Amino acid sequence: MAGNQRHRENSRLTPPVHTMTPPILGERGKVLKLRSAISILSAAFVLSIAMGGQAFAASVSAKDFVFVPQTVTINVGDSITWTNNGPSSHTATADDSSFDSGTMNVGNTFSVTFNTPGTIPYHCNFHQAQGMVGTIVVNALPGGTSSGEPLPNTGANSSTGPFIWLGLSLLVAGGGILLALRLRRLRA
Ligand SMILES: [Cu+2]
Repeated sequence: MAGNQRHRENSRLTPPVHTMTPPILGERGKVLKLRSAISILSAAFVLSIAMGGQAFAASVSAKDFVFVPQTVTINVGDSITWTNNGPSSHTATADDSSFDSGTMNVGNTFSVTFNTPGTIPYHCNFHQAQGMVGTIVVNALPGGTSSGEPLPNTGANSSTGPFIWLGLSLLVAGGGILLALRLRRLRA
């Protein structure tokens, strides 16, 4: 009868239990392996976020009679170092008085670390009338928290930024390769 035939085919389709490890445990093992792969990638990601939040020092040159660059955008926890490249004396003075370098003679530097998000216009006390003004834009970090300890002012400038990002890219790429290798092993 046709009904009997269909019944036999159905029973043939039931999953065979001939493996040493029960199928359910095997699936769980795969899930665990996948989880550890994901956790490695997550760790790399979190680390990259942490490193991405690392403070760096931007540089502004005070010249006659302009700040270069005129607008500097940084993250909370970053610092800016002004250097008077002269020939005149200059100041870097916040319009809201939140910082003031005082008189910087040629070759002098002045550093400020910014721990509060916001836009801070500033000027040179001696040459504001000549248009010697600048703006600092301090962005909040993605997590909304301060990056903590600012870097000591070592005279480093923003040229260290690309190297940090290069390192981060390698880290994330490495995590991706690890994940790909593990996934391939899982499929095998
Ligand atoms: Cu000036």
